[in-house]
Amino acid sequence: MMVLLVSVTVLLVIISAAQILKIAELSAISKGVKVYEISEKDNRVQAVLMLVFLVFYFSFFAWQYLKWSHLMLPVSASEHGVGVDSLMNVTWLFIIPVFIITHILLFWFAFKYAFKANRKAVFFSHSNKLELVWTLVPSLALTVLILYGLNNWNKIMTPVNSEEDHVLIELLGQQFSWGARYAGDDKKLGRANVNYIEGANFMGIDSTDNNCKDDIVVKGEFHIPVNVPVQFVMRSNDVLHSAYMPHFRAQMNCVPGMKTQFNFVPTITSKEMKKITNNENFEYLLLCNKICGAAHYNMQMNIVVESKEDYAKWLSSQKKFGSSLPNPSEGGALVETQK
Ligand SMILES: [Cu+2]
Repeated sequence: MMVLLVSVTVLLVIISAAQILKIAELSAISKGVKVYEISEKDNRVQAVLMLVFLVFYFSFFAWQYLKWSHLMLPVSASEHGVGVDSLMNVTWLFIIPVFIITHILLFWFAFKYAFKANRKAVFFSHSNKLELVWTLVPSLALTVLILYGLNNWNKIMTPVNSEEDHVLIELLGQQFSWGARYAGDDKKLGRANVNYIEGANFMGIDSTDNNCKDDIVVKGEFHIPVNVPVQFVMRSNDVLHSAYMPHFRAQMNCVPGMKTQFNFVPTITSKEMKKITNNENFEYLLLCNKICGAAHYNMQMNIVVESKEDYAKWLSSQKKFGSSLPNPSEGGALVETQK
């Protein structure tokens, strides 16, 4: 009922506005005013408005910068992130001057060349030199940016050499939480499959695989050692998620039915970052960056970066997956979750 009333009111307002305009137009015509002709004055007003808009436009950007720049990410906490940041900065260096110059020209030209009855436009059909310049300059700029970007991309996406000292962690996304699994002493993640998901075994770890016995599964928070390469393997239990660790400039999709990977070397501990950001409550975060459902916004996990010693201490205090399995010698069966 309310909707109908509002709709009728809006309709009536539109009709009366149209009628009032029509009356104003007719009365002007009856007084001999040429209402359909654009006057010299109209053109001048429009031209000045272009300059007013130019000033408003840049003031708005400046205001946004001052108002929101404190929300920008702090310095990169990973080795490769420094490269990502400089790639971003170099891109800005190209884009911002071009943005400012083209927009000043755009609105200035609209002002300067507003219609004047006694001015004739210059007829200019073709210039090879000009075409060469506006083709070569952007191509060169883009080539530099793309080559620089590809070079960074290749460095970032190469998986950690398994011979090298590293930490292997599997991240599992599901609506609406994360789980992390450490490979344990054997440095191997046991098999996992959605068919084995049952009760506390939300990661679907295959208990018949011996490699899974020393795996460590954690929720809510996971720890990583500083200055040691961390190899992540990502999976999803249900829909597309994206493992996003902004402080480490890391993001990778978690795709149902397949494994993806990302690796980085954390360089700043949580304690040090609290000092850098001057924020006692600072926490590194793993977020979901794919809108995956109603509680997507709440899908996160804390990450603690600490010294190698503290990390080892924390890891040894965590429960191994095998310890939660029934002991076969006591009559419990290991294989019973298969469906
Ligand atoms: Cu998600």
